[in-house]
Amino acid sequence: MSFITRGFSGRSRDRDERLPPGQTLVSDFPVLSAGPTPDIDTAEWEFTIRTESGEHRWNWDEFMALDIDDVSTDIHCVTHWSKLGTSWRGVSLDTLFADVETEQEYVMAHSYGGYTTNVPLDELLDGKAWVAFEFDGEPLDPEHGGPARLLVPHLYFWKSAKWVRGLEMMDQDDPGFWEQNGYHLHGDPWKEERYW
Ligand SMILES: Nc1nc2c(c(=O)[nH]1)N[C@H]1C(S)=C(S)[C@@H](COP(=O)(O)O)O[C@H]1N2
Ligand SMILES: [Mo]
Repeated sequence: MSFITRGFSGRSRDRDERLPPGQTLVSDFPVLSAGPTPDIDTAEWEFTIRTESGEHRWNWDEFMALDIDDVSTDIHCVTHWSKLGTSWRGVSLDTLFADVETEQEYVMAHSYGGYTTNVPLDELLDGKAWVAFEFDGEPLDPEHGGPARLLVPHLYFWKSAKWVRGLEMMDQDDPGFWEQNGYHLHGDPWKEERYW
């Protein structure tokens, strides 16, 4: 019987194959925010999807009545930390877009506090993204984006907008906050799409 586990050795060729290139495992959960943590009461919280033809809107109670997924996933920050097997609960973007008709192919996520980030719509559908409101069995901590954040774990974590308040459909892939400041428009950690 062997007790040697992958990732235990410091030698880089033994590194965990779930770790994208240039990433290091952390066991804590770093907080990275470009501004102050907004204080959002769920009684006032709203989530909207805006398209060329109109707006879809949910309040907190309506949101909680939607199908809720348990999600276990790895997350990767462009500042080189990764966490493996994190657990979340949230509403799939497939559920949110079920009744949304749009010809527009790009999304700008907007947060309370003003943060924005751009993602192509097809990177958010087919089980790839959620609006998450629980982490590790607890309501999502405000500093990590509570009451609810976008969770797009297959892209670098700056795409997972904390305190998300809505998605705006766009005709083209306009850059969001970090993307205007030199981060990659797309942000695939396996291709190391960090900056451009
Ligand atoms: N609204 C908002 N969302 C944000 C950010 C931010 O500054 N504001 N930072 C992004 C970045 S760069 C990262 S790495 C993750 C960090 O999330 P965490 O603080 O929960 O680790 O949130 C992303 N979402
Ligand atoms: Mo980040």
